[in-house]
Amino acid sequence: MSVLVVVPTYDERASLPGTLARLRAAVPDADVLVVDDASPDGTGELADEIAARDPGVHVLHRTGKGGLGAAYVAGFGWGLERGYEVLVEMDADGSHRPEELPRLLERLAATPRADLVIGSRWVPGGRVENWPWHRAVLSRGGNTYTRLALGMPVHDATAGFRAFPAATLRRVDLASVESHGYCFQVDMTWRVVRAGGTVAEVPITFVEREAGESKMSRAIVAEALRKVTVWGVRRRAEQVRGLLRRAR
Ligand SMILES: Nc1nc2c(ncn2[C@@H]2O[C@H](COP(=O)(O)OP(=O)(O)OP(=O)(O)O)[C@@H](O)[C@H]2O)c(=O)[nH]1
Ligand SMILES: [Mg+2]
Repeated sequence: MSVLVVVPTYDERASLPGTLARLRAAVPDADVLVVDDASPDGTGELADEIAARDPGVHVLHRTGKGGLGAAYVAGFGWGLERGYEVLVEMDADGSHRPEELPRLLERLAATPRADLVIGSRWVPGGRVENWPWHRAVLSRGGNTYTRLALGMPVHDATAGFRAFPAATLRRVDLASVESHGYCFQVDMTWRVVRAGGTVAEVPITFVEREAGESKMSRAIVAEALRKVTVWGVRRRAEQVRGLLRRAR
């Protein structure tokens, strides 16, 4: 299985070297693509220095901050063009422990077949470390709302530590993904489920970042809330139309 780990970065100078070193040690056979949005703190140049020493590390430079979703779409496109069989999403800030990636990849290779494997905080065995209570409430609440609105059997649809077989990404229309913040994660999950795909969740321990600044914002939360509500209403409308058709 050829694996590409896509790591989006925006101002992650303090975290990136440690994350990459741990990742290369934990999964030496996986290649890495850092997708940097012209970070003002020079993360992109630092990534270039690491890539110059390590042929398993690649860097994709984008011209400005375009959001997490756009960075992943660009990174996935890069990997699909080059024929990688599995594409992984992982944050640069240390929240996703590279040491847990082999478990996600093992689940992807196991049966029953999964079209998406999520490293989940909100299944038995999953945990968060060092999170203030309001972040945990927001994440749990957001995930409960998402599960009810969309009727998806997924407990951590906003999680950003996940592995896709290339075939899944080819099936969803990546070019039409417009979500920016962590709504991108819900969007991708919803696309997989709507396409009839199976989602598997593997428990992980999520660790709050130790350095650098969070890019979470009110706008990111609002985007997720707005879009999940729209998708949920659309789903209900489709269900009602289906019932009316059958009643006729
Ligand atoms: N390329 C790129 N990467 C981004 C962008 N926004 C966030 N990231 C990266 O995406 C990952 C997740 O962002 P975080 O700031 O950790 O957001 P979060 O995980 O929701 O929030 P905290 O962990 O609480 O800070 C990190 O590696 C960021 O550097 C962006 O606009 N472009
Ligand atoms: Mg983070």
